[in-house]
Amino acid sequence: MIDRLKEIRERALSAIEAVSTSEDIDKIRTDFLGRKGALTMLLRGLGAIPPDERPKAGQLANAIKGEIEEALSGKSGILSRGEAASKIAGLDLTLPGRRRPVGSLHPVTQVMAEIASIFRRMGFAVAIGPEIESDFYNFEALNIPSDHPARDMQDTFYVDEKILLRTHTSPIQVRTMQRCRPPLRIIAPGKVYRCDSDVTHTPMFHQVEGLMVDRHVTFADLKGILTYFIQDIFGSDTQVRFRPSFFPFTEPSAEVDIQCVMCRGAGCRVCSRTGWLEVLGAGMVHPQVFRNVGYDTEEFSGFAFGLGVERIAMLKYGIDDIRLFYENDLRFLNQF
Ligand code: 2NM
Repeated sequence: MIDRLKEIRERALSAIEAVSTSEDIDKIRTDFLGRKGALTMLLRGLGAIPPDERPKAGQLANAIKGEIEEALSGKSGILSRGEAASKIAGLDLTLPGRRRPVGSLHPVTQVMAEIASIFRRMGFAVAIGPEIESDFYNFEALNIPSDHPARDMQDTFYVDEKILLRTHTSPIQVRTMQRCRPPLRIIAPGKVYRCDSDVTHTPMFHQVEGLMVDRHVTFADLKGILTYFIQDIFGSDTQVRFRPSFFPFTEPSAEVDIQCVMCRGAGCRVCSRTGWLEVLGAGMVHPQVFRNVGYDTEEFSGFAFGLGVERIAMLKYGIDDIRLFYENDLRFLNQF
């Protein structure tokens, strides 16, 4: 008898715990305490047990009845308050809450931050500058002659004769050199603009350029720092190759290749069967650039480099169309 009473108590209390409407509360009351309820039926059998056990069983039965009644009225209060509130506000408080969409950084911003963090660890400070520039800072100071193809209307967005949207972040480096004496170690991240549009070019893209000027800076420093950077961002087993090149603002100049990330050097469509991918341009700053900003070319030397952030992001994540970065398709962006 005692065990069966306890069993009824457990069943009743857990049913009350799980209930979510006032109607179900009434049903539980009937099922356990009603005229044909479980507790009532059990108490009818009280006469059949030995007389000396009856008082104990009777006391327990009353205690359990009280417990169930208390649980029922407590829960019923909670439910009817909730139901009344829902009616007033027109809300269904039993519905799950609305999920708030959580934002994240754009993949280009993430890669730019990763690049900046690697160079900051090597002592480079981050410099910024205007996106609308003068012909002087974007071209002249950088030893880009007026007949250079990069100045062509086809490549540059001109505002007027002398004002334009910067085509690279080098003007930041020129401005910094005008303001600060060496030693200097900076990177210049930011948006740049070129009149160009296809699977690998957008009219606006992001660059990170870098500059280090001091006494006795050599091409070995350039190779060491850029190799460290590449192996940090693409993995320590990445093969690096420096290939002679030409820029008006550096001499000597180099283009830096990594072993193709798609075919690991075997040759594929991405690397045009060469096994190598170009990732950045670099060189020793041209003496004419130093003269243009008032640096003594006998005392100081330096190296500079430039890279396209979207290109690095495409190689890092195996993306084949640069325009995906700027379509704002969340199915693409949410993968980063
Ligand atoms: C590149 C490649 C090589 C460069 C040079 C300068 C400055 F201002 F110091 F002369 N800034 N950036 C540079 C050098 C940029 O981009 C492919």
